[in-house]
Amino acid sequence: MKKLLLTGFRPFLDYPVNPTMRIVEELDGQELGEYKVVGRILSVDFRKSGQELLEHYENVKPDAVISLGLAGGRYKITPERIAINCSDGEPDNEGNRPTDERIADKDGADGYFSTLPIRQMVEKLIENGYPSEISNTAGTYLCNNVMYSMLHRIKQDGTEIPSGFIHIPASHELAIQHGKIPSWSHRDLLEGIKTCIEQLS
Ligand code: PCA
Repeated sequence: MKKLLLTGFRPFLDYPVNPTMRIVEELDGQELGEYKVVGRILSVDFRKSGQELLEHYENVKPDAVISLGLAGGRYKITPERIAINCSDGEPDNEGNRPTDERIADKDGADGYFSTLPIRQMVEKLIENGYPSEISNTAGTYLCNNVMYSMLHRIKQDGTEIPSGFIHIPASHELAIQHGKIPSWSHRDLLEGIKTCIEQLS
């Protein structure tokens, strides 16, 4: 059976819960479609997160990589179309705050398109009753950083495995604690992500 490396992130900024963690923990070890899920949680740290993901990639040797992140304020499941070679923005959990920094210096493309079946994922989600659309920006925070780092590495390796990023809305648990963001039930988020995984071939 093929292996899917599925990652989530720890809590960050003013989000005391990161709903991606519970999803990844619950899907770890499950078989979905053609894949067995290997779940891992990443730090929210500009100096470490990309490296952590690459180490998991080396150890797990997956046939596909999906990283999940919280996009607080979004109200749909949004597979990302592209990662850009830039880190910029709010401080991470260690206080690092890059400004206009490139992620890969010499040999990095300006951007890399997701190689996940993002259109198919969105269509299937909608068919199953879950609001979804392709997002054309993953921002310049950690989610973009890990999506870029993984796609860059896969390009360098010359392998063809599908890889990309999916942003999810807040869970109700997070929304109750945060106070001002739209949210989905954990069950729906979980079912939505399972649907996305099942679109991998
Ligand atoms: N979301 C952030 C980083 C961690 C996460 O879950 C982002 O969108 O960049």
